[in-house]
Amino acid sequence: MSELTKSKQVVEITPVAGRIGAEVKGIRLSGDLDADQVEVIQQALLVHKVLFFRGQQHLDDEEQENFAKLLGELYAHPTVPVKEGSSSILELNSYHGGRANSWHTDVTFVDAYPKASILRGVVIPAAGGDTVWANTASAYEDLAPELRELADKLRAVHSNAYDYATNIRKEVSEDLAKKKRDQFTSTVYETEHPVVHVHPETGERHLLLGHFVKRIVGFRSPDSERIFNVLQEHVTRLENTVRWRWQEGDVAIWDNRATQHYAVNDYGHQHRVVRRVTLAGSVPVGIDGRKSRVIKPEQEQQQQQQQDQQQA
Ligand SMILES: O=C(O)CCC(=O)C(=O)O
Ligand SMILES: [Fe+2]
Repeated sequence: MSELTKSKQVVEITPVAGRIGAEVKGIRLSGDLDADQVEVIQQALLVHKVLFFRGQQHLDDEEQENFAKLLGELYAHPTVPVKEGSSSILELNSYHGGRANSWHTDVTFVDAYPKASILRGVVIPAAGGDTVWANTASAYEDLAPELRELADKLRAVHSNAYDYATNIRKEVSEDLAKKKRDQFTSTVYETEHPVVHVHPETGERHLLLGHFVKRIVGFRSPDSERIFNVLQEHVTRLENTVRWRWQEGDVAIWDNRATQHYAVNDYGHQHRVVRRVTLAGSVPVGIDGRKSRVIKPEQEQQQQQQQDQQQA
């Protein structure tokens, strides 16, 4: 446990699981935190990869955004509209099909995908609806050296038009599921990322996979799936995970460059509402120094090529 005394308030950071996740006590989140408190949060996030804060009921949408702005630049989802009246809140409401029960890193179908997300528990079921996060650095470390060498060389194409058959939402009508799917894929994005990227702040190596992966470059379908599965299963091994039992007013912040997450869909027709603010990130770099590459939309691909040429 580490402690920092700040304006007579003691900040306690206590790991929740062995390899990922810590609960932070002694900070009342708001847009008015001072630079030291922000620094404590930033540093703890790099070490623990997901941070949990209980008892933040005082936050409304606007104050959640104000707090988020202290940690980075707000990022709007490329296809999902923000909650009405807010500038960047994305709401996941179980009554409207918002159930993210599949392992992923947020928005990896674009090149500069978000660096972090800040999620607030608004309505939480009496039982169930936990969220699980996985550490993608310890997953990489766990690989046998020969497998690490293979992963180091691989690139993967991520797309928002991924295989929805694996993510059927039986709690919502077919019509609603279709509407959501159409909205999510209203513009199709495809980006080639390194399978192992170097974290821009810690220098740690991470597996960059999750449910937006469409294929591993250079392999045909069955081999591509098998290679993906071998690596992805290392990410989601229970040893690499932390599971959070939500209470209303909790806030979770994760380093989206260092984790995957999964919202457990075990609460049937109970109501669950969480609201997310996401922070802009940078384009990942592989261990060979190669950056990610936009494939679709083609317009963005052309812009990127022009920028690369200007920089060269
Ligand atoms: O519902 C949750 O707990 C997490 C949902 C999710 O995937 C997200 O907010 O990015
Ligand atoms: Fe997510």
